[in-house]
Amino acid sequence: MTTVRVVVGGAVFDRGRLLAARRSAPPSLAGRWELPGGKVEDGETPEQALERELREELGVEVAAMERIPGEWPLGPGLVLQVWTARLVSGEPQPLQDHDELRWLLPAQERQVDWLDQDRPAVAEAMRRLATG
Ligand code: 9L3
Ligand code: MG
Repeated sequence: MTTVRVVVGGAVFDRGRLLAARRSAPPSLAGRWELPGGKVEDGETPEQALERELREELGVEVAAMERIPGEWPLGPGLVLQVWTARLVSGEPQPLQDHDELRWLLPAQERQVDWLDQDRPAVAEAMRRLATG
């Protein structure tokens, strides 16, 4: 039996902007931008995993909102799912795995070099931001 682990990414919204995070590791992904998040652990819901990962990686509290439909393969045994989330408290800091963070307006979507697998969800997140 093959089990597929879910990696949950967060499209974090605050004041009309989307949070983009530049990875510092592993070397193959360093410099590319992502929707921050990580692997869902046993016993967690994806929403709980997202809230935990962003607390660990960015030092903020977020509240998961809605899943963006779709699922994007990341490599053997890993798929990416994405939830929108709102910033509840704190100012994101690159505490782990990232070296730069940016808040982007919808018109600024292409200012950063997103990981290929994140692009469809980023586009949908920006559509939702732009249309309220
Ligand atoms: N990944 C891709 N897009 C994302 C995230 C959060 C993660 N938005 C990929 C990068 C790694 C794998 O998933 O190859 C595991 O992510 P992490 O646990 O290193 O954040
Ligand atoms: Mg991560």
